[in-house]
Formats: sequence, structure tokens, C-alpha cells
Amino acid sequence: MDLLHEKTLHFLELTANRLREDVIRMVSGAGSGHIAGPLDIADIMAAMYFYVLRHDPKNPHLPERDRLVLSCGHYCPVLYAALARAGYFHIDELKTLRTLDSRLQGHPHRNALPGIETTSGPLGSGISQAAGIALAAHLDRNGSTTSARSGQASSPRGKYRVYCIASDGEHQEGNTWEGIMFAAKQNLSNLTVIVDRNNIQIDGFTERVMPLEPFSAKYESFGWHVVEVDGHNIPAFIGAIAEAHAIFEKPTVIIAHTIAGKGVSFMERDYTWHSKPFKEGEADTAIKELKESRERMVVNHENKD
Ligand SMILES: Cc1ncc(C[n+]2csc(CCOP(=O)(O)OP(=O)(O)O)c2C)c(N)n1
Ligand SMILES: [Mg+2]
Repeated sequence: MDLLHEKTLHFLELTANRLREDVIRMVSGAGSGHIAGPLDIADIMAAMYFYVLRHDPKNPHLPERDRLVLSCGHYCPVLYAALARAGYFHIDELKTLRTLDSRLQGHPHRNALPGIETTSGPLGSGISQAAGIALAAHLDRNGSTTSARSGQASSPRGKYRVYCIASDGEHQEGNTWEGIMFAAKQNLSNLTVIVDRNNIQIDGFTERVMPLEPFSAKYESFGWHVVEVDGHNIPAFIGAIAEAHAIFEKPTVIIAHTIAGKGVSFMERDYTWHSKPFKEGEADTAIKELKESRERMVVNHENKD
């Protein structure tokens, strides 16, 4: 991957901020929906849809497209916003979130909207699905189920790469670890899991509800390459993706440390914002804050020129 140009980084940061504003507008318009996770993954979503992924919004079924599996389906407001801003469908459709007959339901449906690779919502199944897709990419290319570990020289990479965004909370479910074992067994180096390590889940902090630590050691012991990054540092995240591309022996997990509710001061690190209706004025305050940070980004960028 090319070195990130200053102007590209500025564009990605502005896009992430816009996605956050979209999320607030969508969820407040709908009167319900998930907030903290979608806000904190916005930097990664911007980096994925506007820099990392090989895709064509005008040709969503392109066979060689990279696949992004959103395992934590409740994060879909930010996925819908990223897809709309990337050009998969008109931005006005975002206003229909969670309304009757809308293509944008509270959890994503793969046949409803272009750009959605899997139906999700029931947590804990995306890594297994992504591993299956990554294996299919390998089989399409190599025409055999033989994995590199069993002595074949052929690369386990296929024509496309598979990325899976998974939440930390869903690592408390067994199927997640079955997928992790399977991907390691098959040497699926074309698979990259990105974990949103925001430390919260519906009822509280993950380490109180069901501890996940030592999280990276668990992945390592299951045979994965592990990279830990600040999930709000776009250059660091893109560097981690480049590192994953350079690993040929095993799948990679990027543990992205994020701040739940990132970008809106009164939501940050507060697990109750996992999902709750806005009170009077809260959405306006959030949007005002996001606009102010966007203005600061522009001024800082202009001062650099
Ligand atoms: C199999 C399954 N069990 C329970 C739920 C209900 N649920 C929705 S979100 C959520 C919290 C899971 O933690 P995480 O994904 O880390 O949430 P966040 O970081 O967004 O707070 C739960 C339990 C679900 N969607 N699927
Ligand atoms: Mg979480």
C-alpha cells in the first residue's frame, strides 16, 4: 500500500467525522438504534471504504472485490453511512433507518442493499463466515482444499482479501473461537479480522461482564498474527493493514483499541450509550460538537499548507 499522503489523511479524517454525524442523525431520526460502537469504528470504516478496500460501488458484485464482513451487525448505521458516502446508494436513503419497508433495517440484510456481504445481528458468527469466504477465495484460485501448512507451496491467498469487523463482546461466544481455530488451521492469510476493542458491551464493561484478557495472547496461542493499534489513528491502522498483507503464513487480527462513543464528549467511555434513545437536545449537541471538530480539522490542515 502507498504511503498515506497528508491530503488523503485529511480527507479520511473528515470522512470519519461525517460518518459520525450521519450516525447521530440516523439514530436520532429513527428514535432508536446503536450509537457507541458505530461512532468508535468510524475512523476504521473511513479507512476501509475510502482507502483499503478494492471495490467498485457501481459494480457491487465484482468477483474480485475485497469482502468486508460486519460481524457485529448492530454497528450497521455506520456501515450504511459508509456505503452511501462511497456511492453504493443515495445518501438520502440514510434517513429511512429502521422504518417500515426500508432497506436499512436495524441489522443488515445482505440481499437488501448493495455492498452488504453478509446478514448479521446475531453476534458471534461473522468470523466463521469470513473464514469460509476466505477459504473459498483460496479454493477458487487453487482448486484444492490443501492448506499451505500441509506442505503445498501454493499461496493460500485468493483473488480477493476478506476483512471481518468483530466487536469485543462477541468474543464471549463459542463460535467466534471455532472460526479462529479454523482460519489458523487453513492458514488463511487472506483473512484479516479487525476487533473493535472498545471495552464495552450492552450491560457494562467487558472485563466486568466476562473478561477477555489476555486478549492478544489468546489470539496468538490460536496461531494468529496479532497487531495492536490505536483505532483512531488512521495512519497506524493503515500500517497494520499493510503488515497483515505482508504475513503469508497465517491469518492476522488487528486489535483496534477504541474509545466507545468516540467524537461526542458526553458519550465517550459510557457503556449506556451502547444503545439508547436520545433525550431532547442531545443529538443537536452531539452534531454541534462534531461540526466544531470538523472545523478545527480544516483550520489545522490549512495551517500546515
Ligand atoms: C447472539 C446474540 N446475543 C445477544 C445479542 C444482543 N446484543 C446486541 S449488542 C450486544 C452487546 C455485545 O457486545 P459488543 O458487541 O462489544 O457491544 P458494543 O461494544 O457495541 O457495546 C448484545 C449482547 C445479539 N445481538 N446476538
Ligand atoms: Mg464492545
